[in-house]
Amino acid sequence: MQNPFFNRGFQRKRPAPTGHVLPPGQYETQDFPVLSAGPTPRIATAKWSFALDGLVETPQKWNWAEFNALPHQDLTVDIHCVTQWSKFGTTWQGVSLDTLLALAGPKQEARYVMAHCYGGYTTNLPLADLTGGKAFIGLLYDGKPLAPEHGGPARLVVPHLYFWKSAKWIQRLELLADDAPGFWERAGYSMYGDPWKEQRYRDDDEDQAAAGL
Ligand SMILES: Nc1nc2c(c(=O)[nH]1)N[C@H]1C(S)=C(S)[C@@H](COP(=O)(O)O)O[C@H]1N2
Ligand SMILES: [Mo]
Repeated sequence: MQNPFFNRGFQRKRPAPTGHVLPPGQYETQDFPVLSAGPTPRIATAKWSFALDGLVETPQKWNWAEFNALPHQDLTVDIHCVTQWSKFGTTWQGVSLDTLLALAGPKQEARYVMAHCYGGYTTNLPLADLTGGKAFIGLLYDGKPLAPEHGGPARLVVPHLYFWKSAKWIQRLELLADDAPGFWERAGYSMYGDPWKEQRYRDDDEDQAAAGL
């Protein structure tokens, strides 16, 4: 808190009209903007599958029926896009990553995850950011099947990181020993993307690392 890099963001954090707290440099929107780096893939649920593999004891692969038979949870989360919009109180139903990881059994050396999507998009995250109730695979949004534009049939949702980490049209989560950049990370975005520390770009990671944060 004493550090100027942290204070920079901390002081700009301000309440939105609804009383929720906005991360620094964000504004509140009531819409649900669509941000996609390419065309929307249309994946029939009959052809859909999702895998959890890499550095795991028991690689997992589910078809649509199998995945939907897993225990579901209702979740209400705030989301923050690096293009500066935040949306409060989004409501989802999905499967916790804790449920999925318990079935796969991460190996001890697994530290990072690469999310691979239908359409070719990728994004990287630390494994620790997918555990402890922090991430889920979203299947229903606002009580309805997730629209293709927003990542349907199923997307990763990791609300405590900038929303580009919430991979739409998720196809596979690969557990890795080492971190490697995904699509936006290779283009210069942050390897981690904490909205509360305003880690938008790779430069922010480097500045904060240099400041010992
Ligand atoms: N597969 C895939 N996932 C993606 C993206 C993408 O282009 N392709 N865009 C990311 C970005 S930059 C954001 S802000 C959110 C946007 O999700 P939305 O379109 O549902 O708002 O999805 C993220 N996940
Ligand atoms: Mo984004």
